[in-house]
Amino acid sequence: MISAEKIPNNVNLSSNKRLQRALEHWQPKYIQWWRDMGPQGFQDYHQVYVRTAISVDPEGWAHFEYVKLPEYRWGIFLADPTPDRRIGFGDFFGQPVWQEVPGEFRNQLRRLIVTQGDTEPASVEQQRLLGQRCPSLYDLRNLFQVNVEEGRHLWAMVYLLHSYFGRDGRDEAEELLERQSGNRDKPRILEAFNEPIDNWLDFFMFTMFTDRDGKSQLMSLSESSLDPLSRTTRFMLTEEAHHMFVGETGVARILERTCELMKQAGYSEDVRKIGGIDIPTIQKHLNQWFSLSLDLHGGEVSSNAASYFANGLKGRAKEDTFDDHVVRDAYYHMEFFEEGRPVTKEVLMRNAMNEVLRDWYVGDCAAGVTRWNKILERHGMSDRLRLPDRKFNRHIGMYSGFHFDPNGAPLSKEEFERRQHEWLPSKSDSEYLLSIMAEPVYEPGKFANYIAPPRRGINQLPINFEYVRTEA
Ligand code: BYC
Repeated sequence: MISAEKIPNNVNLSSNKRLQRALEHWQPKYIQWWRDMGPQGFQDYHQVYVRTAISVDPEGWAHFEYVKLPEYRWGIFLADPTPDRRIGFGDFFGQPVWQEVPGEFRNQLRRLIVTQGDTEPASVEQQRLLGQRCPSLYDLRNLFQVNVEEGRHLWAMVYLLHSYFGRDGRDEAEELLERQSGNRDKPRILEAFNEPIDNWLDFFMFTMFTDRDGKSQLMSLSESSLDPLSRTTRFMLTEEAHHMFVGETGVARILERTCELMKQAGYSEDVRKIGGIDIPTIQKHLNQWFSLSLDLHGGEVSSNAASYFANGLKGRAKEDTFDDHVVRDAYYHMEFFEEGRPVTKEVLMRNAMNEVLRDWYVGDCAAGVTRWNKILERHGMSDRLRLPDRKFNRHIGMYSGFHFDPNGAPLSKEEFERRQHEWLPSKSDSEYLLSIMAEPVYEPGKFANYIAPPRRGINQLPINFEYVRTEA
């Protein structure tokens, strides 16, 4: 059960006074960060119907109530331990998992935890203005649910830093509140987390594709030999599922509405004329967030990834579904791009672990796009959405110095620059989206013209429930 202390937790925090004091010292800084960098305009006078974990079992982690955002009960929740858990991969396969950080892996583990931790507040910062342009109270509530949980995921990483990395860990926890998304001098660590998310199509694509990178990275960290990291990330994954639901259903509802508007306007008409979001614009935003999220998996050939795997720090998603968990002399067939053409070469599998995880990720994204296309099919549309080729618009890894179209065909830099807005959002696309989102919809049960209502409300409540209310 989660205790009702100043910092809610299921790690018996009160038995470790030093740690408790250190985290209680960090807590007001976190709240200040949330007030300054969290949802703008919704800090003091609004109550939001959110889900808060009160225990980590299936009954307790989905407890719903109205809260004022800065009063959300952010805390430290670890999934229950697995008895006699053993290391599942790498050179220490089969040995008992670690309850403390081995000195020789301290730097690598700290780096992984800091990188993961950095993404969480970054996403809250990226989304802080969206509340003022929301398509409905239902969506506004979902945005805030995602935001408070990202805040809690930061707590999860800060707990690990404070508990297992001493002074360095405490310093890193401070810096997690100092870097800022998009800040020129102190940006967030990974590129996708410095991109602005100022319209709701970007938000839904981000929660569909970038949160899904969160899922693949958290799945691989949940395999870690460091048991507290594994237990922390396992519980984070239960929350992450809702974020992808928000993204997938958000885009699905836009598609649904676009189809309706196209029927209304006559199929050959520009749906923008009646305030809808046309399919090419949806495809461009898909291209943008999918390619940025491919970058988040790191380089195709990575000695960092090989050593994370060898040392048992970061495994593969669903490690237990693989036959070989040591992977000492296996090879991965990888496509390289040399002298303008693709060549397949064998790479030691351990060095290809970023790519193995990316393969899992691409498959998971493709399944989502297939579900979206069913909507277009149902409405009798011939248009289809598709994932661009992996080489398209890459800034990390071996394709980063080259240019490709969404089919993977190589292009010169000039041609790519000339044609990029056929495939990626342009300034005028952003302006159009901002223009149809300029007026927020705060009336219960009402939805902006460009998006269909959801099939059902939250926690079996009606769609017209007042999910966010102003205080009397
Ligand atoms: N941007 O060996 P390489 C989430 C750097 S999302 C900028 O290829 P490695 C969430 C790299 O640091 C999940 N730099 O990469 C979603 C290295 O630098 P150095 C977040 C990048 O080490 C939505 C160099 O390039 N979790 O949870 O295998 C909302 C070559 O590195 C990028 C994690 O990321 C990039 N995209 O790193 C909220 C898990 N990629 O050493 C939350 C933890 C690489 O040359 N992190 N570099 O200076 C990791 O597992 C790894 O650090 C990476 C790949 C997957 C990021």
